[in-house]
Amino acid sequence: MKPTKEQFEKRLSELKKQHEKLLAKKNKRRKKEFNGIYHRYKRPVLTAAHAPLHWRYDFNYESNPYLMQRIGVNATLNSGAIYLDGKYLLMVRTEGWDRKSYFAVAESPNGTDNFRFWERPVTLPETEDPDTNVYDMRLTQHEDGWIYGVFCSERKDKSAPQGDTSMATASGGIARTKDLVNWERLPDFISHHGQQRNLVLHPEFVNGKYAFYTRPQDGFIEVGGGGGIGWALVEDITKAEAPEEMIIDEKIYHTIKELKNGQGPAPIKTEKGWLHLAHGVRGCAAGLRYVLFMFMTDLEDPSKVIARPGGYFMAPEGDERIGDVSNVLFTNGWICNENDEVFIYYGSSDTRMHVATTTVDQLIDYCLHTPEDGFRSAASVQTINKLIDKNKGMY
Ligand code: M1P
Repeated sequence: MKPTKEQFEKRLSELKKQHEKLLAKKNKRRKKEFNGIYHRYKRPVLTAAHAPLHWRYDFNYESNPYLMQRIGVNATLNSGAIYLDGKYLLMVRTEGWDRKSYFAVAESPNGTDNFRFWERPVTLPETEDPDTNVYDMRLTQHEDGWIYGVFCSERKDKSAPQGDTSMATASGGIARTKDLVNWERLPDFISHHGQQRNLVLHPEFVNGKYAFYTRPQDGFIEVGGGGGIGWALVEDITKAEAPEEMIIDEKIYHTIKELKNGQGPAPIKTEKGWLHLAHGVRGCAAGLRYVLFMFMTDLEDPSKVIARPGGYFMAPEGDERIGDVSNVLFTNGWICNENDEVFIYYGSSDTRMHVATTTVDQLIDYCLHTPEDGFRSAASVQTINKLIDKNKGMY
């Protein structure tokens, strides 16, 4: 039987109460798991359930007497991040039940909980060749005064044979804003090395040019001969074109980045160099495994790697391991606040968003003092033996 107006109102009020309870939940550090490098937190900072009710439900009894969810959110994942006016803002990749992703800003007063979406998702202008799907926006506050959003624009591959409904192309989309509400769309990044999914803008000019971290790839999924994280200088960002992409961090056999790697958010500037967070992918019987790793580049020349801590910085753990695309950690957003505290935002298994906190000092120490990958089992044993010798008499 159709619910009465009274029953409808009661259910709606309960729905709003439960939603508010979820949004207001405090998040605490997982103290017991501290590894000296960062703290994970007990709860995800954002899940699909955090999406505003007014995006999903028609609140009108006449048109929605059963209070059905009319529009669904499937996941809140890989988010860009920016610190503006003391607020921690995430540019959330929000994915609907229809598989389309769009961007939406969620704001927190402290960076670890109470994230609330702004009233509407971002209305991103399209180019003449409309995107089928947009995702993984990196936010960069550039010294030219604009905030840039650089993201993946996916379209059906026009060269796909008839009947092939999965062939796609990935390009680097670029848009800019001053307030995260009104956006100017610029032409897509032109790469002369095939497809481009993992584009990130460096926050400063380098030799008077815009500098991008790129990832040249042969196909939509496979990077093929693409080789790693690239570096490209661009004269004019309103017509961004990179004839050259120099590989600065390569994919390497039998490492956590054997299949591919990609720059995460824009790097953080420190007195010792630029801190970089990235993701590395390897294949195994269970499919692809995505983990996070770090490296550091030279202050004057951000294309020159000065520290390569070996192995992963963070890998999927516990509940993080399970989701729409399991065994994935991915990051495209972090924030360094005025106290040099660092908030690392990462998506787990293409489903939800988490935070881990640390400091600039800890990350520099991690990068400069974690042993490099020796690329052989024997080298790993040598590295452990060195530490054992150093610890003699202390264990
Ligand atoms: O599904 C895992 C990830 O796959 C892509 O990353 P990459 O291009 O490095 O393989 C992206 O679609 C990313 O959003 C996703 O998390």
